[in-house]
Amino acid sequence: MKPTVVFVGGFLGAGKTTLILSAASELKKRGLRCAAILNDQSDALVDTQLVELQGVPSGEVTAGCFCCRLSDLTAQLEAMLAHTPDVIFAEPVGSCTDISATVLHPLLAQRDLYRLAPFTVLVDPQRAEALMHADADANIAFLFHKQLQEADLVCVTKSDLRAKFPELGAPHVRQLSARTGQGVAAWLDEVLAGELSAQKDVLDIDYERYAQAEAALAWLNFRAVFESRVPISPGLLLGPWFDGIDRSLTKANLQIVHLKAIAASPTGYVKAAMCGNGQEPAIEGALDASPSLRHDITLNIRALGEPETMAAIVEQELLGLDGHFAERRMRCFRPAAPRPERRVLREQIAAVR
Ligand SMILES: Nc1nc2c(ncn2[C@@H]2O[C@H](COP(=O)(O)OP(=O)(O)OP(=O)(O)O)[C@@H](O)[C@H]2O)c(=O)[nH]1
Ligand SMILES: [Mg+2]
Repeated sequence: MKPTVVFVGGFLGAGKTTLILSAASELKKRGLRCAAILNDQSDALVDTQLVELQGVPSGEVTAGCFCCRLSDLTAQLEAMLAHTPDVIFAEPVGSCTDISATVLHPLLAQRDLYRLAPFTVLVDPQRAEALMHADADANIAFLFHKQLQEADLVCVTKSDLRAKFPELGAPHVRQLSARTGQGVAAWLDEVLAGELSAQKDVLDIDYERYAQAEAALAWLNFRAVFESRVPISPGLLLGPWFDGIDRSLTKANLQIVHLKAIAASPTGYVKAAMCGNGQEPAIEGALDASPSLRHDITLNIRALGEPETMAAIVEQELLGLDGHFAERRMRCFRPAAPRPERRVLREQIAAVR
């Protein structure tokens, strides 16, 4: 049997990784195997670390979105075959769009190796509601609407937090919660059955406008091994550091789109995340893990504002940690203009299908 490749798109923080992990455990219950491919503009990803910690085999496409790194994606898909998966999830960068023309249609050439599921785009209901307001950020709204337009299936996430959501104008809209599991099995059934017609069209999109929208975001990826002076639990290490970063970003008027961090020690891991300034962080992992001297810490920030300010804030907050850093690596930048390796035009669709 060929594995089914399930692309799960949607804006930053919509819930892509959480859904992939929830679907992975649902597949396990069914006796099926899966793998996941994560994607980012840089390396040191919280998502990859989390997926690995939860025992899902993973691959990464870094230094550009799937569209700009299509050959790397193809190589990663092939590498995943070693795990004999029934399903390979692929999570594009949350600021990325035009995936149908630059990734999904080009991948149809590999239909002898994979089945391609209908393209799911996730929507956070709170984000959708905020974007309906007149004062919504124009760049985020642009990316969000383009992502919606190319979805085969739209899933409104986080139904445990908010049952209502605005009219999205998409033909196939479902609702689910990866946190409670509500709707996850039904979503899997729907995408794996492949009954929804997948990828009939490609987007009309102005690449200059697209580049401008992505470049409004500041991006920061940090990873280090932290050797604490005294043993500390990953939760106690992460909590105050994470809160400090949130407070300082807010003070400097940087608008958090997704702030996430993970501290993994030999005794267990803790992950914290928030999709807006001053929110109550979503915490997962082992808050009761025993104190440890060594922690792998990874921090990813996507925010509206200046990357340099963001880097200075993180440097400042790192000073508050009592210990020593090894293998420290920080990347902070604005995403570069997307330059797809391949783009299928509307008039070429019939030929590639
Ligand atoms: N309450 C609730 N929170 C959720 C649900 N799904 C995701 N979240 C939270 O939403 C935040 C973002 O989830 P992710 O899965 O990391 O989102 P993502 O789309 O992968 O984000 P990026 O990779 O940054 O684009 C995290 O704090 C999750 O815990 C859900 O169903 N219910
Ligand atoms: Mg993710």
